[in-house]
Order: sequence, then C-alpha cells, then structure tokens
Amino acid sequence: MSALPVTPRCAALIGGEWVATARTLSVEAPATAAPLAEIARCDAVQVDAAVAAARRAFDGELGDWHQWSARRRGEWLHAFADAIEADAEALVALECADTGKPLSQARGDIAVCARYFRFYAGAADKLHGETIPFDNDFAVLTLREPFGVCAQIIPWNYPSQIFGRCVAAALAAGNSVVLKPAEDACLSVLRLAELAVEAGLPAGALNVVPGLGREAGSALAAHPGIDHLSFTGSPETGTLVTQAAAVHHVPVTMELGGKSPQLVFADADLDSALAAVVRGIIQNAGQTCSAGSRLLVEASCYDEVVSRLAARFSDLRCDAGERDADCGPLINARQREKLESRLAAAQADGIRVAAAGQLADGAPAGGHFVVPQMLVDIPEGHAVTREELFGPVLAVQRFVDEDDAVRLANATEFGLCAGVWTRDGGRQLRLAKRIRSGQVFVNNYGAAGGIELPFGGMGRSGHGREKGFEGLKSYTQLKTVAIRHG
Ligand code: TXE
Repeated sequence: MSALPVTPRCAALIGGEWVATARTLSVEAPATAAPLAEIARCDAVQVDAAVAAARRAFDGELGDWHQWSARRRGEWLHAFADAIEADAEALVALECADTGKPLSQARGDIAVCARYFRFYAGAADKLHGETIPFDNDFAVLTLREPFGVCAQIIPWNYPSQIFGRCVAAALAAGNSVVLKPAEDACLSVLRLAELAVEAGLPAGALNVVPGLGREAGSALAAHPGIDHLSFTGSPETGTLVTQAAAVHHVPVTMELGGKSPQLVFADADLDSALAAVVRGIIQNAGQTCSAGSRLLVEASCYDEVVSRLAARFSDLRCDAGERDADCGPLINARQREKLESRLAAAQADGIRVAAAGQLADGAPAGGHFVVPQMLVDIPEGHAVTREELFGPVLAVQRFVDEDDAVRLANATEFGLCAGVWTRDGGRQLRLAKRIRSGQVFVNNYGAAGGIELPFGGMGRSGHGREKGFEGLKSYTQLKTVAIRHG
C-alpha cells in the first residue's frame, strides 16, 4: 500500500464511537490501481444504529447537541474550520492519493471545505422566520426549524468539498447527520469525521457509514427514521434514492450532474474565454458535475477558436495527482472503460478528435488515465452532446446566431450550469434568462467556485439548492404559528 500521512479509520462513526464492521472494502489509488487503504463496509445494521444515534442526539437522549444554540453551533463550526486548516497537509495528501486529482486541486478542495464551515458558522445565527400581517386579533409568525435526522449520500469526485457543503449547512441549522461517503473515495471524509470528534462535536450529531451504494446507501435512503435526504450522484441512482425516500415522504435534494454548455460569441474576450473553457473541462479530469463539457462557438470565429484551443489541448499533460500535472486519472477502471467505449463509438460515427493531450513522461503505469481531448464534426443531437461523459472531453459545435445558440444550449435534458462569453450587455441578459440551467455565468465560468452562490439543477440535473444562504435554508422546514390574542 502506498504511504499515506495518516492511517484512515477502517470503521464507521456511530454515536461518537468508531465501530468496526465484519467486512471491509479495499480502496485503490486511481493513479496506479494499487491498494491504498481498507475501509469499513457498513450494511443495514450499522445504518440502523447510525440513524438511531442521530435521532437520539437530535431528541436530547444522547449528548447535548439538541441544547446547542445557533450561536454555539456557529462557534463550533468556526473552530472546526480552524482544525481543518491545521490538518490541511494530511487532508490534501489523502484527497490527492484517493481521488488522483492534481495536488493543487486537492489543496483547493480542502481550503473550500474549511470555507464552507466558516460560511455556515457565520450564517447559523442569522437564519430567522418572519411575522406575517393577518387579522387584527392575531399575531402570525414563521419558525425555521431543522428537519431532524439528515441523510446525506455523497460521491467520490469532490469528497471533502461536498462533505463541507452538506454537513456544514445541516449542522449549522441544528440537524443531526448520517453521511454515506462513496466507496471509491472517502479517506478525506473519514479524516474530517475524526477531526470533528476531536474538536468536540457532541456524540451522534455526525455519523458516518462507509460502504457500498447498494448496501449502506440503499439502506439509508429507505430508512423510515430519516427526515431529509440529500443526494449527489448519477440521475439513475438519484431515481432509486428518490423512490426509496418517497415511501416515507422524506423530502429530497438531488444534485445529479450535467452537460453544461459554454457559449462563445465572436465579440468575446477570447483569451479569457478559451482559458476558462479549458479549465472548465480538465478540472478534476472532467469528473465534475458542473464541467463545461460542451462548447458552442459562433460560426464567424469557429475556425480561430478551434485552432487556438487545439494548441492548448496539445500542451496538456496527465500524471499522478502528487506530480500536479494538468489532469489526473479517472477514478476507476469502470469509469475509464465506459468513457473509452463512448469515445470509440463517437469516432465510429465520424466524430473527429481535433486535438488531445498526452501522458506526462514518467507517469505511473496502470493508472486510469484518459487524455484530455476536443471533439469536432459532431452530428447534431449526437450522444456526446447529450450524455454526461464524466471525463476530460470537450464536444465542440457551431451556432449561427443567438437563437441558434440558445436552441443548442437547451438541447439536453440536463440544466446545471452555463457560461456565456460576449461583450454585448443586452445579449448577456437575454441569454441568462433563456438558458435553462440553475447557474449562468457571464464572462466567467464557475465564479471561482463561489460557495456563497446557490447551486443546483433543473431537469435531469436535479432539484433543490445547496451552497450559499439558500443551502442553509434547504436544511430547515418552515413552521407557521398563528396566535389569536383577542
Ligand atoms: O454514481 P452513483 P457512480 C455521474 C457521472 C458518473 C456516473 C456514475 O456521470 O459517470 O454518475 O458514477 C451511492 N442507493 N456522477 O456510479 O452510483 C454511491 O455509493 C443509495 C455525477 O459512482 O450515483 C455513492 O456514494 N446510494 C456526480 C453515490 O451514490 C447509492 C458525482 C454516487 O454514486 C446506490 C458522481 C443505491 N442504490 C457521479 N448506488 C455529480 N453530480 O457530481 C450507489 N449509491
């Protein structure tokens, strides 16, 4: 096994205790396919115990979490952000080895994770209800209350960031949490849970049940004891999870990926646009729900854009995360093989690879690398413009005018993000309104990750919003109190 800065816990966190499981799972390093660590393999038994512990913590039968005021929760979240920053070196090394992402991106992820805890620390005591004018002999108010036990099922592409996004908001609002990290990458999450216990989070407020989706994940989604479910992953699994939660009328937040377009008009600042287009698709080797995986280019600058991008793509290099190249490997053999077979099918359909990067000299053998590439000559409506490929592959199409651009941008069932590059102010606003997606970025892509900005999808990209103050509200439910005072 490769050297890790700390030995990850091969156990579940339940009611403040680390509990070993009879069976374990082996986690591999995506850059070499070599074994990296063993993690617990929870099943319905541990999930049941974790939900019971979260319930007891919320109801006041375990620890004193239920007594913590919003201010105290905020203070703890701040202290926890300090603890994350103090442990950043170990967390970054775990994230880098476990996901294969370049070191500088892993560093960014851990910094963002800490930022989520700081953001929601400050927000915890600013969440309030309203008073509502009604008949004269009434006083009517709304209370924003936590749901209770929040179940969270998260993926492997941004383990620490998504941990921060979901756990910080849920705890800030006063919920208790049962989190199921992804079997493919969860070492940073286990370390974060360990730090949370050390930082004095009361028993049962956060429970972590590592394991397989079809075992721990499905048991958690179907559990009658949960009050809210937040899921990030594929639309197919999202459907299963939603159906399971619906049996007990559990509200869900679904973050299900995308096929996000970047629209480049001839009047755009092409230097900025093209740099952002490349970043938007190679970030985390394209395994990002908000990846800008489609590029729509105005016909009058199409040739220039394609040739300038081709030069950039040819310069890109793939390597193990620790060597901090442009791109790391994909997460596992299944994802790599799925992508390779889709690329082979695209080429068989006459789609051309206009340019591609390479493996860096000295890159390890056996890793799940797919080089970054841009596809052109794509028949309209082809699968590579509609399906999430989840790799560093950019599909380039041309449009003739604004209406055509909107038509192509919306020609997908997904609707997570879009980038619009133009200097024309009217067009910026028209497109922001006409593109069907949860976030539209004008003359930037991703607003530097902006954890303050509400994030979530339309259509097949899901529903509900995380991040920002909206994200905090989505971990609360509204109660109306009508007092007749005569
Ligand atoms: O996802 P899954 P996979 C997309 C991306 C990728 C595809 C497949 O297109 O190629 O999904 O990836 C848990 N009940 N995204 O197979 O299965 C699982 O253990 C309950 C987009 O890895 O959706 C993990 O914790 N839970 C994306 C989580 O669901 C189950 C991020 C996600 O796994 C379960 C990842 C079940 N039956 C993939 N089956 C994004 N939106 O960022 C699995 N899980």
